[in-house]
Amino acid sequence: MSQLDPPNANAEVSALLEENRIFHCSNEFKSHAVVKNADIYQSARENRENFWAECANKLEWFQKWNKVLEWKPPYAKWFIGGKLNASYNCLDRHIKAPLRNKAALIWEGEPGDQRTLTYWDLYREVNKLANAIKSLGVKKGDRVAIYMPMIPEAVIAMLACARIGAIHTVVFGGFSAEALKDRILDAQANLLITADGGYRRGNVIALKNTANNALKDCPCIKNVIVVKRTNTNVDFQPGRDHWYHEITKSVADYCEPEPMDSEDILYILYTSGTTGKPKGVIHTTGGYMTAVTLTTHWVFDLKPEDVFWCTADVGWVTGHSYIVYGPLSNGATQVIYEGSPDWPERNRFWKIIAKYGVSIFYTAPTAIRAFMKWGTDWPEGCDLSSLRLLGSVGEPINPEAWIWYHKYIGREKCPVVDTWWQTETGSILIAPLPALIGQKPGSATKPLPGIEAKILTENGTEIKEGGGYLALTSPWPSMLRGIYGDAQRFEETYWNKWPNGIYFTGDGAKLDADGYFWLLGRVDDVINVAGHRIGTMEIESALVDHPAVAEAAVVGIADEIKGQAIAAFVTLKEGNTSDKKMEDTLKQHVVEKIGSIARPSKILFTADLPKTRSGKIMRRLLRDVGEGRALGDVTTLADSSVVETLKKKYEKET
Ligand code: 7RM
Repeated sequence: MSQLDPPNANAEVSALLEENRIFHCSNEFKSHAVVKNADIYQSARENRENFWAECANKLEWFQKWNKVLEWKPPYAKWFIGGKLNASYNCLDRHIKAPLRNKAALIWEGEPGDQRTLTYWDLYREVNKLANAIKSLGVKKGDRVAIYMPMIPEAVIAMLACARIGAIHTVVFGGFSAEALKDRILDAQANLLITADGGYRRGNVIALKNTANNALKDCPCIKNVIVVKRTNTNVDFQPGRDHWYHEITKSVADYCEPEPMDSEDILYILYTSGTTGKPKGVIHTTGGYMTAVTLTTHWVFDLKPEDVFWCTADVGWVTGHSYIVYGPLSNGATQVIYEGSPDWPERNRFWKIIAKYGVSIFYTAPTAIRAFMKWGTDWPEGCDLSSLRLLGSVGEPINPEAWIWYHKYIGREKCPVVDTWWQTETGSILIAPLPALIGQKPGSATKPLPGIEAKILTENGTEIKEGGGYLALTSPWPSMLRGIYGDAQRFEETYWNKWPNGIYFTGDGAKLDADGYFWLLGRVDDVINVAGHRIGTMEIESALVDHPAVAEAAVVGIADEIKGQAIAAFVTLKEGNTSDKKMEDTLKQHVVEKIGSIARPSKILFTADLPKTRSGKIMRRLLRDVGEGRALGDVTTLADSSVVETLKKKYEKET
């Protein structure tokens, strides 16, 4: 957790923190809450399978399962024999009910354009796109890559795939051509759905042109569907490329939803790990839908009249679970916004909340810290009285940011749910049920009913109070089912640290005397920059890919707003000059290889990197240098002068 002084933490915020208060929801909130009875924790613990089976029953199944769970660690199957369709549960179920004409998506583009799609509208669009995709020969089990701005068609594309049983793999629109190519090739996708562009901070992000570059090396892609969003000129390859509005024009309005086995793959989503290559996390249908539907309902206390806004991008798991599958299967009304929070001014989010009467708002600590820095005038100038619950996700939230969020956005009336989970877990696992668990600022509180989490030492001993590794000690329905094409990596990354099917999260955490979990950040070579996961190895690979670079080491260093920032230590090959120009060139190179989220904020050139005698780079020391701290233990270094030189040099340059 960042130990830095919080930006703009005023005296009132500090005073509240001093109190060590536990924040309880109001009686009013409690009396209307979705979950009011704390017995649920106990009954779920006593019969976990039964608990999850009851949750699964809330979905509509074409055929009921005959066994809840088969657990052959690390391989789990949930709701065996059951058949269902995710798109059916998000749409067809509702259009047969009074929800038919309820707003599903209230979308606002960055330039200020708006569209509202009712459940019926969304159903129509999804059916048509599903038929269009089918007409291109895409079949159940095929992979479809989606590379989109935050427009309704991104959601439509995901649901259309789910409808026909095609496996979507959404690639965040901020990723580079190279990153897109790697993911398309790993998944062997045969269709790409994209747009000409999207808007961000007043600029057009030229998605189709980036995709064209990626596709030069992707022979597996046979067709491309392109949404016209920005009306910019794009290169079209006849035969391969199709406009969305044309290909969906002449197809039938209805597409039979494919009955999917509970364990059929719903999607693959790439996430960073400790190697240079991202992992394709696999999620299947029945268990995933069960858990995202339940957690959306319970954690956010979602009611039919709510207006829910999750500010994530669909390119991340938060968008998958808490924009698409969770809220839509619950029949929620949601706001989706395309652009940046500071465009055209720093009150854009607050204006959107006021305009649409948003009642549940779910965002990331990095955004909250930016809002703190921008000052309270922006939110105070807008009517935020529609808000009744706030959520946080993506990284540990520092207590100062929590208090600020509670006070200035929630006006001290809204419970704040800090939700811990991962791409791999599929759904929220540690978070308060807002009417039942008092909140301590900075703690994600307790595992949800049906979830078993523990703090373990390196050798697997349980810690009842204190710090260690966060582990999940029994299977849950939305757990990842594997890494696409790499069973060995799946086993090694998550399941081999301890025996007996205990999942290693990669996070450090501590447990306090009240049984509250405090997440402390990653303990592996993954860094979290502004809520985005990036592997240090990925950035190192991108750097050494440049002809001037001999060696590179990347570490995350504490950053006031982003939580962590990227610092790269680079050794150049002989004959290259370590100047500002080289620094910019290398930063740009990383952006081209991965995307702007991976741009190092600092590059430090060094003749040598500090290594142990066995040749391992001592990242801990690099972090000390990067954060300007006194040097830690250097006794295992092969040459301790290396790090001293580095430190002197760095102090001079920054
Ligand atoms: C949902 C998401 C997962 C990693 C995870 C943690 C960190 C996420 C919290 C958190 C503390 C939280 N998926 N993380 N939420 N840390 N408190 N509430 O972010 O796969 O992209 O990242 O993010 O380190 O392992 S993710």
